Amino acid sequence: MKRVFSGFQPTGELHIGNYLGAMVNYIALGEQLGQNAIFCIVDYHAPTNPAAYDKDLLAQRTFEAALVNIAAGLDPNKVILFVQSHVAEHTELAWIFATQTPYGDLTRMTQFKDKAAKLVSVPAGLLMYPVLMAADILLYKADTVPVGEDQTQHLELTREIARRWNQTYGETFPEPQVYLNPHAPRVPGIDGKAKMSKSVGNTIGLLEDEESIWAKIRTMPDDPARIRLSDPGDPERSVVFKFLQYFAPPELVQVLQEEYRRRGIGTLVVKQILMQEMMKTLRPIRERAAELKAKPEQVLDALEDGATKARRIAQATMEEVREKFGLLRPKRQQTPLDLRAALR
Ligand code: AQP
Repeated sequence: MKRVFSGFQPTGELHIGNYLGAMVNYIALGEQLGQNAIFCIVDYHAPTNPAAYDKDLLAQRTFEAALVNIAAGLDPNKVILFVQSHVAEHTELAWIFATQTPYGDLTRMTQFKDKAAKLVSVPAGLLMYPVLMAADILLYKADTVPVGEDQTQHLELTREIARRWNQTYGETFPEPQVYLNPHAPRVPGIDGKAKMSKSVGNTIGLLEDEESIWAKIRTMPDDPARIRLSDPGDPERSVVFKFLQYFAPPELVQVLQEEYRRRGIGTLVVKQILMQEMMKTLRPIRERAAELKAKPEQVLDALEDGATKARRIAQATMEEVREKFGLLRPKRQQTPLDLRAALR
């Protein structure tokens, strides 16, 4: 693993699915790789889904996505953290890739099909989303991409785009590998069904207030076969236990599972323990977030510094890409000899 890249869409409040599926890995990889760990708030992805985009909220959500990542433990002094639209090369490379990517490769993407099915008018940008994602990753020649399982199909397309480019224009990009959190590759929504998603509204927000979190946990579905306390419970069928495994130490989970099976414990008690254990993770994040909210310039400075560092890498890649793609370079970037060769 030489360089990792990953991104967050500013489409709403970041949730525990984002945290467990992606941020936990970001933080660990950041400690390991320093400035070869590159993380981006991918604001140009947000408007691709009109259901999740609001022009009056985009800037605020972008800022908050950065803030929450920092509050959760991502250190912007160690890694590179920046906003996608601050580095123009992302959209430039996306256009070049779009000209090289078969339309059929994009229409078969599951996320496109799911999201498009819910819209009356489907923006071309929704179809293009995975091309922009490939550009985000390959611009930094990242070989590893920490994401949730929902992104693995897009990653496969990124690999294909890199492979096709390398075959046509010469070796340029690595074929990046997906890096999942084995404990939480796909966190379900609070109903235990669809993936937890900002746009579905089945989330527990990292900064959500405690009362509202408790209201959600209290109504979380339990083993449907356990109606009375005297019925034996199966923790495998309980959404409450699924979430408990994410937050509680394994020894505690095991004890509670045994009690639950032998009718020794009611669901309400398990829910109260889940709430306590979850808050042990969330409370420090929200305290740090409150501190950062009081000093927004700290976050903005970190993002500016991150964009400067990201731009340096992105510009070098784009120079190589433009050259290999056969574009006429501006006069100031050419020696007279190059210019003559280009015009011959
Ligand atoms: N439920 C999840 N379980 C595990 N990982 C998840 N991720 C998202 N949801 C889960 C991972 O979080 C990272 C950032 O995701 P994103 O904000 O870019 O967009 P997303 O995957 O589309 O997340 P949402 O919440 O579902 O957003 P909307 O509803 O706007 O589409 C990614 O690495 C993702 O895999």
